[in-house]
Amino acid sequence: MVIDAAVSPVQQRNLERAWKCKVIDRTGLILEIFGARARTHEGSLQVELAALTYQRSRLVRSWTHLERQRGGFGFIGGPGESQLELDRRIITDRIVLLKRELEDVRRTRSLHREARKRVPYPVVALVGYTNAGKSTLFNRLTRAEVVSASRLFETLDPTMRRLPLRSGRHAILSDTVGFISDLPHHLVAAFRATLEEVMEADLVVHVRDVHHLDTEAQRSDVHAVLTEMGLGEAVEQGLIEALNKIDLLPPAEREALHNQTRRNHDMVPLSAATGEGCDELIALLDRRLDADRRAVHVSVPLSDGATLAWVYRHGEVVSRADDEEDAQLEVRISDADLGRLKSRLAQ
Ligand SMILES: Nc1nc2c(ncn2[C@@H]2O[C@H](COP(=O)(O)OP(=O)(O)OP(=O)(O)O)[C@@H](O)[C@H]2O)c(=O)[nH]1
Ligand SMILES: [Mg+2]
Repeated sequence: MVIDAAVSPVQQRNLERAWKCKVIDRTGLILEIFGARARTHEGSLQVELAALTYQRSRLVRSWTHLERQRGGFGFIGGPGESQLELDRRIITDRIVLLKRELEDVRRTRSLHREARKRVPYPVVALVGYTNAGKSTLFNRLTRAEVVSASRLFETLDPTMRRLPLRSGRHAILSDTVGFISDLPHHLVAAFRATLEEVMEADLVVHVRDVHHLDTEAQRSDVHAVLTEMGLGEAVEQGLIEALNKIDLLPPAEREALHNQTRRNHDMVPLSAATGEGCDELIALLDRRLDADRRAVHVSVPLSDGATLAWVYRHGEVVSRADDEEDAQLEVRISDADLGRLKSRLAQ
């Protein structure tokens, strides 16, 4: 049984007794999901830290509760009490250890990043609200690949698989944990850690349930979270949107959606369930990934650190020679990004 609110330990115990089943509250459930999904070492550490902090806060709460009950009797100790104290000390020690370990992981993270850059394939991350159909789409797009056993990624990580593109090239498709509204504040760090690969992705695909009544509100929620995570620029430039579950729309609405997206090349109406529209999405990924990258020469004022960083993020810098004022760069970059760069430099 899952309760969609915070439940105190005493309430939890009473409910478990009354209903004769395991009861967890919202935070507990979210932590279980994150725990199952955390992929990186840092992700697991963050989730464990959040879980322990949560447990400790509950211990403190039941402790004050007992104290209040006993108030005035003036005896200290008792089996329940010392057990609580012991639990608390064990948890606190573990938290200290975890924090230290997290520091180490952060220090070595840049090394990992470098290693990942050597992966020969670009990474495409599927993000979106919970229940939008990310995993269904993930399975649909990579199904052939599982049959032909892309062993390497399959065994390492069930939520990353090789995705064959039209042109014979490949990408890595990454399924991620779904967004939820009202994420408790103390869980944000853990949530971000489980989404770390999104930060590293070459392309982010926003999977949306267009059949859902709240689809527009969900869209802005996802944008807000991504922006908070530092992906505001990708959001502003327009994420690729997979408008999923069109099989559930009545024909007239479906037609309207198709008309509406005909001119917007970053939106693809599709159904992960029936497969309709999935080829169009793959074609779009192919186009966006680097089919249109070409080498160009650009010069960026050295004083414009933000634009320089932008160039490194969006293009592949082949060579660089700085003069007095400017960085002279040889960059492989897509036409779309080159356009954006030019308008940045013109400002
Ligand atoms: N009719 C229909 N149902 C779909 C479609 N895609 C997904 N579903 C259903 O929607 C539900 C959620 O799909 P999932 O793929 O698990 O969603 P998710 O985004 O991975 O959800 P989380 O992992 O919780 O974030 C499942 O019952 C799917 O069968 C679709 O195109 N059409
Ligand atoms: Mg899923």
